Amino acid sequence: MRNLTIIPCFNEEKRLKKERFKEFIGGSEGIDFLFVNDGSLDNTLDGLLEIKKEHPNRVEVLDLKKNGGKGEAIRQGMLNSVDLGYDYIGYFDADLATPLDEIPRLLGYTERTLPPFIVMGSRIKLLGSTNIQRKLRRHYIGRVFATIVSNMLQLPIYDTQCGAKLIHNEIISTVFKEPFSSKWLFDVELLFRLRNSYLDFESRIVEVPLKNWKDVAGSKIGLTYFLKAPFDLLKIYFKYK
Ligand SMILES: Nc1nc2c(ncn2[C@@H]2O[C@H](COP(=O)(O)OP(=O)(O)O)[C@@H](O)[C@H]2O)c(=O)[nH]1
Ligand SMILES: [Mg+2]
Repeated sequence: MRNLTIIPCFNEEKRLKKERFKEFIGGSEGIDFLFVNDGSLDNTLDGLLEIKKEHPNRVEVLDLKKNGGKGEAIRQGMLNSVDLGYDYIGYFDADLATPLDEIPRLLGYTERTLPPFIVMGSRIKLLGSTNIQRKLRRHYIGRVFATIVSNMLQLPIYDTQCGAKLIHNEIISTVFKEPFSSKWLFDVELLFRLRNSYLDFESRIVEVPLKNWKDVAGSKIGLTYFLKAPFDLLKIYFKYK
């Protein structure tokens, strides 16, 4: 199996853990990386090129000159890589809120007779078996939001917004074809598109509780977005329902 992980990066000069990426790439096989620099105004690009220099065959850098937002950066990365023969193309956040060793763990869930279209990480606090450190405010807002989304999709999904997902190559051209209408809720749109395109979609989504996840300071979602999110969500609902 060959897999690619896309890391969207916007002004990540300070948060990017270059050494951790280099170490992980050196110690793993079959997982390549595509860093998408999304019109960063700082020196993110140099950091990304430094990682590429150490592992030139395993790392690509896509340098978008104009900032288009996380969903659009991932979409560009997906469309650029869909013909490269990867089995799964995933995305993880640059701040490594989800640690890199969750990639091979999530990949373990792809080995089924009917391979899943999406394997998604889920932030569930479970005593003694997971270590999820989320800010209380984000946790509450996130839980209310995720429950509403789950009801809208009529799917028993626990956590649509976690930034750790693997997507089967077969569905990429379909679900990433059109630009997303919302900057931060593209994960929700992705699930709606999947639902509207594949009859057996429900049996092809696997949600996996992450072992480790922690909030990393420096989030780029402004507080005010939480006020705007419900309107974005309604827009998505009426667009795809
Ligand atoms: N491409 C792109 N990525 C972004 C943008 N804003 C944030 N990101 C990336 O999205 C990921 C998560 O961002 P973060 O600010 O930590 O959001 P949070 O953890 O959901 O609060 C990181 O990889 C960021 O670099 C943006 O405008 N464009
Ligand atoms: Mg973050």
